[in-house]
Amino acid sequence: MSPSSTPYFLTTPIYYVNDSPHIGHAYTSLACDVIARFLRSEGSEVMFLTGTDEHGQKVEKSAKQHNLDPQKFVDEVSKRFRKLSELMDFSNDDFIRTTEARHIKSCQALWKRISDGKTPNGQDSNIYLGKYDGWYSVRDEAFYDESELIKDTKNPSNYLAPTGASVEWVEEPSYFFRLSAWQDKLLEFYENNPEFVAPQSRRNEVISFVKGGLRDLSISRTSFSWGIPVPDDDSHIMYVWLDALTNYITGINFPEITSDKWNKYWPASLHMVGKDILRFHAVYWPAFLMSAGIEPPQRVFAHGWWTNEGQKISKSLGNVIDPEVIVRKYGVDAVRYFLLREVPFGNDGYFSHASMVTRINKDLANDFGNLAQRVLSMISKNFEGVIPYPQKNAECNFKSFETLSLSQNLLSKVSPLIHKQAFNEALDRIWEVVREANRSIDKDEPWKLKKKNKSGMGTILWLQAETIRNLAIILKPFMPQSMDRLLDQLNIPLDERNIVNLHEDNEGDICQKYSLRPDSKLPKPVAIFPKYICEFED
Ligand code: ME8
Repeated sequence: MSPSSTPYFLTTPIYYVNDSPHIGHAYTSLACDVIARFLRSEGSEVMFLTGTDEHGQKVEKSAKQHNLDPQKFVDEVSKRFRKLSELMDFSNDDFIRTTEARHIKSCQALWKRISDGKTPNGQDSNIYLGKYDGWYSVRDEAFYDESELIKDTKNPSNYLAPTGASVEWVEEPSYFFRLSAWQDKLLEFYENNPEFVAPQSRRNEVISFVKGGLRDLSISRTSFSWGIPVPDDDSHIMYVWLDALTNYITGINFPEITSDKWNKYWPASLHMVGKDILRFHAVYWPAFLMSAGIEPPQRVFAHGWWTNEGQKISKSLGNVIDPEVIVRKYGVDAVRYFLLREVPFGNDGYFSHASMVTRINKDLANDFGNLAQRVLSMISKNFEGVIPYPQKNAECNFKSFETLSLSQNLLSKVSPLIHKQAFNEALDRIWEVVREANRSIDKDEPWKLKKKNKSGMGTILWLQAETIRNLAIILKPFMPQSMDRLLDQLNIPLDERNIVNLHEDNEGDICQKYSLRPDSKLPKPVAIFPKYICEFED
């Protein structure tokens, strides 16, 4: 039934705790949450990891600005990211913090494995001590080559990182990772694993970056101390990206590589990231792992960037979209739906309140909400709230019967789309059936059968209610709270709300095998998606 019943391990980036969470962080974690819920619903074992990135110069600087000791500071800010998980209803199985003892142990163990190993020529060690002279951006926590810098248009004598972040000159002793030696192995890996980087356009970028030649990477710092000490040389702390990437293996028990969790979940099925941090995940991370004799992850998906009404989201522009504010305004499920429906996953998105309200009123209230409301209130008014018993298949020539079939075939279309992170297309397929269901009620006109063919009317309503049940189960990973409220209204038992409870054919006695039970008395219908009425300012 499920395309993959092998265990599935997926991760979000771990977020820097220099700032409060915003809509961009919520977006990446939401995408993972939908996949995690969907696969669990299909019957797979899933491990969904998120957390916070708490070391490095950027975080240390922020703590100083707040006049707080870094540990106190990260303890506070990390809580806001945990709250984001609650607010957005994320179902992560673990929340990792890079200041935890388990992570420090894991980073030092990985470092040792890398430094004990040799480069592919079998002669050089992967790590050597040298001196870094070059540019560093604290905002990006990244080293830049002079040739990558761009002129600052506001101050032409100044240079910036290609991301627009300011850079500073750094000269300090540093350990280096011999990345240059892993170039061919990386290219071979991409060649043999065409699905490793998605979308395809990002894969091409990664390959051409690596083909352009790789320089050895500085992996330790000495000019500040907020980080994990390098094993056997605590005058150095690890480069924050080596520390951060390691969270993915800490989360499944590294260095306990004989543990069940490790064996079950590594290599990771999917690292979900924004396009800004693809290079770290698709180049440095597999190289670190290969050099430590560990298999690289299976896939890295780099999604697009949200702007606020077309403007880059940034604290200095004062246009940060606070997830708490929009969830309070529109409701958590409407926000979840909007973010994954509005743009093809992988493309950039344009957040605007106007498009949010259009989605709520059109897709949620008019299409799906209306479908549920019509069917449930007709059952309530005409059958005293008791689900009618349908006629046998042979007697059914209602359009609603075809719609039920469409809803039964929907999973085979939606599941592969979720497995390739095509959320927007998946929702599109689901909405085709929602709209078809509304059309079929209009065509069947059950209200006209009230007097002359009550059992026909009951059959139509049963077929529609069963269609709604199927839709709600498939949509539940996207909008868990509202779909649960809808399934409550259909009296579907809690343990029958999963994809494994869907049925794929109409043969035989149609009601026997379904969990929508005729004769079941339903609660009074309540609208699940009310229209959003815009407040106009005076
Ligand atoms: O980079 N649109 O953390 P970070 C879409 N700690 N997604 C956005 C976004 C936007 N406008 N803004 C942020 C780090 N994101 C490192 C990661 S992982 C080993 C270490 C999302 O707090 C997107 O996923 O800067 C992006 O990659 C991530 O937040 C960056 O989060």
